[in-house]
Amino acid sequence: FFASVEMAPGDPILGLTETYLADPRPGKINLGVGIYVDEQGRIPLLPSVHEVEQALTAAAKPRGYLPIDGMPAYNQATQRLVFGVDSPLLAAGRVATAQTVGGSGALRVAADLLKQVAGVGAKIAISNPSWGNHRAVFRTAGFALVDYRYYDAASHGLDFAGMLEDLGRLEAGTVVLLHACCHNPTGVDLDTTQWTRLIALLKERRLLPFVDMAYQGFAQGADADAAGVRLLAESGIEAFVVANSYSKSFSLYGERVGALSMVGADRDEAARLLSKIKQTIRANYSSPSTHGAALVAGVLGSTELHARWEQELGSMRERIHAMRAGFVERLAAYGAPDFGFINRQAGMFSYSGLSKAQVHRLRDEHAIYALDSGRICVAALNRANLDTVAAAVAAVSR
Ligand code: PLP
Ligand code: TYF
Repeated sequence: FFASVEMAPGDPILGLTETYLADPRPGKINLGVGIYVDEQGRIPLLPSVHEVEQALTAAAKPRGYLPIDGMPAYNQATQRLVFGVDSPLLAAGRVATAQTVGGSGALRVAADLLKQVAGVGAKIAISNPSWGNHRAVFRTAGFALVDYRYYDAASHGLDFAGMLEDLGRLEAGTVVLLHACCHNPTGVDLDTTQWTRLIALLKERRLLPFVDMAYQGFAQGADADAAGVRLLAESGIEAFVVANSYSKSFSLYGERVGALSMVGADRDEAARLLSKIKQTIRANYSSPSTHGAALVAGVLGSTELHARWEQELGSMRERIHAMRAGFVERLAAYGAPDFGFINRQAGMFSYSGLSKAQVHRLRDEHAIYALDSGRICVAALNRANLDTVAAAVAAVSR
C-alpha cells in the first residue's frame, strides 16, 4: 500500500527548531519560531489563565462533548473581542462564529467551506510574502493561489501602491487574505488610512475580505489591533470572514484555541453560514476540545480577569517594544547599518533585511538561528541576549 509514498518535506520553521535543539553549542539563541517568551526565555503561563485553570481543577467536571461549533460562552466572548462590544453587526445577528482548533483550524474550515461555495474557480490572493501555512491550507483545500505585492524591501515597509494595483486586477469573487496586525513574516502593517482605502477597493471590486488575526493585542492593544475588522464592519461590505487565534494572546499554544467568524448580509444568511460551518467541522474533526476554550471563556467572561488579561497582554507587547528599541540602539552602537525600521514594524516579527548568506553566518559562526528569509522573532530577545545578538548581526552585516 505504502511502498510508493514519498518523504514529504518538513515545515521549515519547525524544522529549524529541531536543528536548534540538536545544536550542542552553549549560549545558542533561537530567533526562528514565532512564540512569545519572557525575559527568562520561557513561554509564560498568564496569571489570569492560571487562576481560571485552578478554579476549573477545584471544581473538576465530567468531560462530555462540546457542541460542533464549540462552547457558547467562548463564541460570544470571541465575537465581542473581535468585533467590539458595541458592534452593530453582532446586534443585527449577522455574525456566525464557531470555536476552532486554533487559528489554523479556522483557516482550514473556512477554506473548505469557501471552496464549496466558490466551486472549481475558487481563487485566493495572498500577500507576498505571507505565513507559509496560508498557501498550504488554501492549496490543499483546492484553491488557486495568486500573490499580491506587499513588502517593499527597499524601504523595509509596505508597497501599498503595488498592493492596490494587484488587488485591483483581481476577478470579482476572489478571496483576499489579509493579516489584521503584526504581519507574519514582515512585521509591516497597514495604518487606518490605508485600511480605509483598501476596504473601498475591496468593496468596489466585489472581493471577499478574509482577515487572519493571530496576534491581536501584540501591536497596540486588543481593540486597536482589530481596526481592520472594525472598519470592514462599518464599510457596508455585506460579507467577510475572520479567523482569530488565542495561541499567542493567551499564551495557550498547545491548547489549540481559535475561532472562525463569517459575516453575512443579514441574520438569515448568518444562520445558513453557521449551518455550513458546522457541517464542515463535523466532516473534519466532529467537535473541538474543551479545556482551552474553558480557560479563554473563563478569563473573558469575568470583568476582573478580562482587565488583568489585558494588562498581561500589555506587558508582553511592551516587552517586545522595548526589545525592538534596545536592539536598534545596540546595533547602532556596534556600527551596523541603520536598522531603525525595526522600530516601525509591529508584533513578534521583523523582516531584518539579512540575506540568506548572512542568516547562515549567524547560525554557523554565532549559534543564532533566524529564518532564511531574514525573519527574526523579536519576542525571543531579552536583556541577557540582546547584546550578543546585536553584536553578531552587526558582524555579519558589515
Ligand atoms: N495565522 C498566522 C498569521 C500565524 O502566524 C499563525 C501562527 O501560528 C496562525 C495563523 C495559526 O495560529 P494557531 O497556532 O492558533 O493555529
Ligand atoms: O510563524 C511562526 O513561527 C508561528 C508558529 O507550521 C508556527 O506562526 C510556525 C510554523 C507552523 C505552525 C506554527
